[in-house]
Amino acid sequence: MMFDFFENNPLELEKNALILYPNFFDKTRSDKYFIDLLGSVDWQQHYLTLYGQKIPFPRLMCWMGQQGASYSFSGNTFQPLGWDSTVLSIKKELEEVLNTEFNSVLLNLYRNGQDSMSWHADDEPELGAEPIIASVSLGADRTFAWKPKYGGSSKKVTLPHGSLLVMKAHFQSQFLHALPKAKHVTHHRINLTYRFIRPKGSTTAFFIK
Ligand SMILES: O=C(O)CCC(=O)C(=O)O
Ligand SMILES: [Mn+2]
Repeated sequence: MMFDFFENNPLELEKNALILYPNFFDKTRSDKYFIDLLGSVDWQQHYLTLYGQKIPFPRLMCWMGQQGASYSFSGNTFQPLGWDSTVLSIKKELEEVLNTEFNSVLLNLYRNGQDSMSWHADDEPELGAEPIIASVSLGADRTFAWKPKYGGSSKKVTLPHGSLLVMKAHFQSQFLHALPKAKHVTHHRINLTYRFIRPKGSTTAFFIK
């Protein structure tokens, strides 16, 4: 196990709920993961249907994970793709360090600063009451913002290449988060959010922001 707690200096951004490990993966490994995933993942454009209009999500995505669970959102239903070897090895490492288990991951590709994710919480019932979500960032630095759901000002932090952001406990029930557009960013960023989806019959409803 290459992870060293003291080298990594986790930052507690919200007490017991939002923890950032700025250098979780060293530069060599982060570069390799970024290049591997950019080439090997089946990056897809999905659409949101709103009042009969098809609106492209402002980023490319890929669902990956345990076979069998189908995901439905915005009029789409599909099976998650099987594990890519890089995605799987990152999963194993995260599970070991965080002492938990993940069975799916949402991969997002933000092609430049015009791609983004709007305010939301990952609070779908399939994730359970206080889900632990491990979010790995590779590529361009981007700002992550969060704010209390029921009033209060927003905060932000930069998510660097090779960082790990852990969202847990009351983070999804009490806060919203977003990845705002960033005018001057011209490079790609890949984000992986590892999750544990509770099996619920043969289909799993999922809502995308
Ligand atoms: O790209 C990010 O850092 C945020 C991703 C996110 O919030 C999500 O996939 O639910
Ligand atoms: Mn999220």
